[in-house]
Amino acid sequence: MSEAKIYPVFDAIKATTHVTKEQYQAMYDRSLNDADAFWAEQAEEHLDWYQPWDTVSKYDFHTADIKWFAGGKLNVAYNCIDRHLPARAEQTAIIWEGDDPNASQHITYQTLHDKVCQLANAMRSLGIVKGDRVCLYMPMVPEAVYAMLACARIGAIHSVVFGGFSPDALRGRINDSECKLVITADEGLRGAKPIPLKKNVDKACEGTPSVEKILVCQVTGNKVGWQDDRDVWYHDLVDFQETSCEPEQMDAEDPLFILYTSGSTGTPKGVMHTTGGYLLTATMTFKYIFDYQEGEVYWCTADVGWITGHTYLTYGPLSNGATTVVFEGVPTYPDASRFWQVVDKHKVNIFYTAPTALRALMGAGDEYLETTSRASLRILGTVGEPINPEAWEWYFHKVGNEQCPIVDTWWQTETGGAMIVPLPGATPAKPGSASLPFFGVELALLDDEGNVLQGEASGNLAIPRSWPGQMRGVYNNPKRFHEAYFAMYPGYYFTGDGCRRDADGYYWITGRVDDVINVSGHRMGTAEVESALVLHEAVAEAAVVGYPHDIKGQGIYAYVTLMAGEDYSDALKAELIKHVRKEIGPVATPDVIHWAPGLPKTRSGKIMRRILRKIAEDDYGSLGDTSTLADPSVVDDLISRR
Ligand code: 6R9
Repeated sequence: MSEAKIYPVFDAIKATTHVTKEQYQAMYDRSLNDADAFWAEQAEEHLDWYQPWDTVSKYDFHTADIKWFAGGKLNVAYNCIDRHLPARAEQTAIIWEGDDPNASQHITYQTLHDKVCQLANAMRSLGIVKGDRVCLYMPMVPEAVYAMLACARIGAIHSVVFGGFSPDALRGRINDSECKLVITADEGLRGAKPIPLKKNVDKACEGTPSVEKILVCQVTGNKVGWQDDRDVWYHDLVDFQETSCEPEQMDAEDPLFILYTSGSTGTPKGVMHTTGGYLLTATMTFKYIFDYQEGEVYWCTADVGWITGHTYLTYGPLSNGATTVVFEGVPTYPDASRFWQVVDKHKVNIFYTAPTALRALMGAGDEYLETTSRASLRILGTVGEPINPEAWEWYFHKVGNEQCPIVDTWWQTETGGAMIVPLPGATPAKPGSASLPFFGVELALLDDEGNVLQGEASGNLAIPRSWPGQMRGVYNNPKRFHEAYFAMYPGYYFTGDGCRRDADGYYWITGRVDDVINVSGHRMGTAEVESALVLHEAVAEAAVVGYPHDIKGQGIYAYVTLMAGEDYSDALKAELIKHVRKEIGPVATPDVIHWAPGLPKTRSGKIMRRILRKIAEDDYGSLGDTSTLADPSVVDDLISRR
């Protein structure tokens, strides 16, 4: 492999950075060698506590039992809002940029406080108490952030479901965590297209016995269905509440939120994060990885429905007292210069997005950049999937005018915050590498037998020690938590990613090694798409794999066997694609349906996905050993149908 380019740390960044190269090394060493002392100092420095903790950390990866700052008491909303008021009541907390380029709004910390308190009081008036689950199915409006913080304020556990998920997917998530309240909007708006959120909620709630009330925020004002004894307009209830609300004193280990994410098997898992450790990880990583400086404007383009929208749109920036941009729209509306226009309009200093968006914008052509200056930008970031060096270079040279370091942040819903990441003032960057571990993060590369690989090596990425932002469980399913993450390599948290370490100790994520596909930075379990396909009456069997896709990173490639007598037609392909969108949502849209009257199976009936991946990649030369197949001729048949 040819050696990658190295971009040194900028002198301008070094001048004000929180962490120089020397400091990184010293802090990193201490974070491993004297871990509890390190984390205790960080927790004192970065958060306000009502009561100190009894124990810094206590965990056992063999039993999947993890606790940080147990006995400590704090409130996340207090840390994200109230503690800033003495100094920054009039500072902008949120800049909302509408889908319509003429719509934007500045919300101060004082206003944020008042709005969150009103909603928190409204929720209490609906009977929501500490520990209750509240589902948020929201567009990117300020109320989405208010709702997360209002839950945190009263100790309710939020479960944000991405607005692009279907009614069926929403129902499954509401039922799994038995949400009492759903907060939604009449409609969302993306690229001038209305998204029928309330309609989807109505459909989902045809089968959700736990839901008592639905609070509906008016966004587009279009008419929606209504059920008087269940549905409540947000403005009718919330706008008249008191603007103060005493925060609930939460134990550090009380749950803060649940977020569903795809795994290699079964239905999506309710990843559960708790209060103290998660907030510390969010706060610290935000400050250090974006090298955030007082007064800067920060923009993370992620939707609140993903973990990035939790940690780096809401909790990380607000806990640091930063100004965070909430963008309702899409990168290509009204045209492909929208991101850069918004950067200029709001003088954005720190910009964080996904490689898939960069590839799409790069493909649209540089003329969309040339009408903007982007002169305010200081730091750029990426997240969600490996960034190909070509997109990295474009981001660096064109978007950042060669003035801005890029932080490529590797992490997961389960890790709570960034784990492998260059620090802008400390780490020379190599395009395509997430580079070095964050404080307290110990990494191991394991071979398939679980042996630890030393030095330059490629293997399965695993983590032998806990960090504060680690997920604490799969909601209501401790057994699944252990099985999914700790059973594969005893004593390790297994990430599901493959990774290479180079001669300089830099880490290069190579992608998932399990049956998870990363589509445009969104995780999709192959099993989920397969289950959706086989629900269709014409489908007998389905096998789904990922394949390389220029814009999305990976696309969804579905092999489908039909019931006897069904006709393998193009019309049916189109219908199956529609069917999957309806079952899961547009994020799961198959890119290719490949008719498979037979699937390559071992004699024990196991589908050989390795072969299906190769065919999907158009790589027939290296199909490997097919002799264990029950019927090797199906492979030739599949290839002939490509
Ligand atoms: C934050 C987030 C997690 C999976 C992860 C990995 C991939 C995320 C990456 C990256 C290479 C990066 N991933 N960031 N791969 N470089 N900088 O995306 O969480 O949705 O749970 O996805 O995404 O494969 O395991 P999540």
